Amino acid sequence: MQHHHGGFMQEGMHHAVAKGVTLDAKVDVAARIVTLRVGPVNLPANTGHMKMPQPPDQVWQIPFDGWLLAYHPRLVDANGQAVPGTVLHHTAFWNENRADFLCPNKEEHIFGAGSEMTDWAEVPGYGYRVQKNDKIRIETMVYNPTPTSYQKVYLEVAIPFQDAAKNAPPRKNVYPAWMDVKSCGNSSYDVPAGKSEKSGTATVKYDGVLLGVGGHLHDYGRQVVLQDASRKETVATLEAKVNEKGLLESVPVKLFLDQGGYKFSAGDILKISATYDNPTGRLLRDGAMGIAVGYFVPADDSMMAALRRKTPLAAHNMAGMSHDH
Ligand SMILES: [Cu+2]
Repeated sequence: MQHHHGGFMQEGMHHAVAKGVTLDAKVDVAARIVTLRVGPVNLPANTGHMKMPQPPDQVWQIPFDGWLLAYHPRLVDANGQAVPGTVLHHTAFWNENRADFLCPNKEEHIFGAGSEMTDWAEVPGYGYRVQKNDKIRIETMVYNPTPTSYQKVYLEVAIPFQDAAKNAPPRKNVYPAWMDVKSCGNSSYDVPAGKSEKSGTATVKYDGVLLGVGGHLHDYGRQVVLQDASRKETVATLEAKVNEKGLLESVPVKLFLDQGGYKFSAGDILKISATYDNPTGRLLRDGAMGIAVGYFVPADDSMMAALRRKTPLAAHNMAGMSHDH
């Protein structure tokens, strides 16, 4: 079956599917943490993401009404030993029951991480609202640029949550904002040899504030710049940290909490630019992404209810079925 889900990475690609991958969701009610575990996958040394068999999409059905507060990803092997984040090409979480506020052609993109293993810390007082039975689709792509093979690797994401039924002050709702150099298209693109830059735009349709912004790049990525083109202001310039080979180590996060958030107005056009410096001497097919990622808080939260979908955009019913388009 052919379908298009506006996926983070997989769209248009044809990978072998890794066999035996499942999703396990453990809810620790007392500690109010869900731990999701996707795997296992075997990662032979020196294998690119196009050659590596990839985990099929998994779906996590939310078991409560409440808020997801933070995302703490890590990679472990079957013995619980840490595996370096560099073998995660990336993971992306999508709420199939809602449309994304910047790119309503896509599902609401609620979390993502790559080799830099971005830890999404809790912002006190804020959370991402979920309803019971919302379906969160989890895309995971792995590779292994290292000379070491890893066996039976699991992606674990610990997600602290607040149950709406529990007696605690309600959270203010945040909406993850993915501001992509590919605008609202498929996020990945080819990166040529040497220095290159790509930019795109996104239009904000709601008044509100951006609480902070981080960046998502792939290996050889150097910088993400977010500008409010309508105001002719630079919102943030994020310089990536890379190792001596140019492999990505981290992208900083800039917070605007002290000023009450960076103000966006409905109609503002955002410009996003990403630069790469690819030392391999060859074009890397679908090797790049350039995304500024932040939390948006609308001035009027009630407008966001319209983003709920009565029926999911496409059927991603069974894990294992959805990967080879
Ligand atoms: Cu990516």
